[in-house]
Amino acid sequence: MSRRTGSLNLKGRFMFWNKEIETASREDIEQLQSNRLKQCVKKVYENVPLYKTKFDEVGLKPEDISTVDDLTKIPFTVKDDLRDTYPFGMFAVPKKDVVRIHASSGTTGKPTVVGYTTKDLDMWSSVMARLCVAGGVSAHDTAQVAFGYGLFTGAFGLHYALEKIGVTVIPASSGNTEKQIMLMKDFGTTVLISTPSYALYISEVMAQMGIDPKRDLKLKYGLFGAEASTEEMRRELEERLGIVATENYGLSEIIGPGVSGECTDKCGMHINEDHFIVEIIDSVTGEVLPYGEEGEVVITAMSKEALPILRYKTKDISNLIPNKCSCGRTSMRMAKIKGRSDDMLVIRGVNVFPSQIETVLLKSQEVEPHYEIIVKRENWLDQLEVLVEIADTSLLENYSRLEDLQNRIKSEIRTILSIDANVKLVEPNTLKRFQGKAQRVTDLRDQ
Ligand code: DLL
Repeated sequence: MSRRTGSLNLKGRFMFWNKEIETASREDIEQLQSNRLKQCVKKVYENVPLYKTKFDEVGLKPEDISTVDDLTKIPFTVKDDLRDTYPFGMFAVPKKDVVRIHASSGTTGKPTVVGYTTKDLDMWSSVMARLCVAGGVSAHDTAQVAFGYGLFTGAFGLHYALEKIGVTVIPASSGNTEKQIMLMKDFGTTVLISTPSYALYISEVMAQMGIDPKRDLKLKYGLFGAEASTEEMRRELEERLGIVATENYGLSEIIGPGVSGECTDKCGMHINEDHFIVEIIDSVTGEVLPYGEEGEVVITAMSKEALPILRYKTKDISNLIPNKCSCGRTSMRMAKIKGRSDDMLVIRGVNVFPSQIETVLLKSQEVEPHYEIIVKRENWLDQLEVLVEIADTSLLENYSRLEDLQNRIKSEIRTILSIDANVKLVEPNTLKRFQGKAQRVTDLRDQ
């Protein structure tokens, strides 16, 4: 099923990597999902003690699962299940069959470890190749992978998919930004692969080096992912770098990048549904929500050999888009991730996603897309502080314009969030920059 059956468009570019699957009917996809789910359930019940226990606890037998409609009978899997069985307790194959290990990017405690067999790696590069092609990439391209190579799945996930397509791959890794830009110029990079926040930083260093990407570089596409970003950030990156920017979503527990990604029509991320079933649930009741309703993303990876996962609660917030896309793909899509439920700040009883603040800030031409959100508690009251860099230093000499801008941002935040923020305009180049996943929120309330 991962064989390439793509068709070419008039410019000799692939429109699809695996047309048969990418344009399959809902009935065919659901039939395939049902068959794979049935096999997966049997396999994990027999090979993964944690799943046997979970099934036995609710009196569920593998025979009770025969179609995708039975999915809701299956208990959820959570990150702690992987932590509790650290490092290899959830592997469904003997360790000798595992040919690659990756681990989550968690900053505290033990990482969550994931494994792949040779067949898993082949599936991974195939599903990721579909998304690269959907994002405009072809064998004519030169792609610079500026995700960090290592335990993080981002770089390797993209790397092998790009090679499969026949792209010239530059495994630059993250960091060393001036050299990245030199390589882009000298090697004629056409595709940049990184987090959106690192792409933003790269564009800033380009400006400092006197490089105009539209004039001096050959960049055409940006494949971004691994962190939440807004439509406003996409527009900013497209404008600064002169590219079409698409977004990719995934997580190491499921496979890494490759779960879903946008086509160049940029209207939701196409899910690789033949390998991953995505549900949206109410995270409190656990109930599955109807298409279009926002909730927690739950994913079943039913065709992996080393680490099949049933109904994994991701904590990411999104909604499903079921109608056919103008690109011709029939797959279900996921809306941009609004944020993670554990990144959601509750400030004076109001739910605040950092992405809502980003949207307000990036609408203003007078500030740069570099910001920091600090939440404190003063006199038993939550205080929201937003630091943002101004675009033009001459503002610093004009107190009334500065105050006017500060008040405008404050009032827009109040309109959207119904809370008052203390907005601080700071000089350009004073806030932190990121080479991987951005860390823009500091919550000091527990200190
Ligand atoms: O970030 C995998 C990945 C790499 C995806 C490169 C896309 C591109 P982890 O390090 O395990 O894996 O982190 C997974 O990152 O649960 C989300 O919270 C977040 N995330 C990943 N992609 C997106 C995205 C990789 N496009 C966690 N938008 C996930 C928003 C994202 N959040």
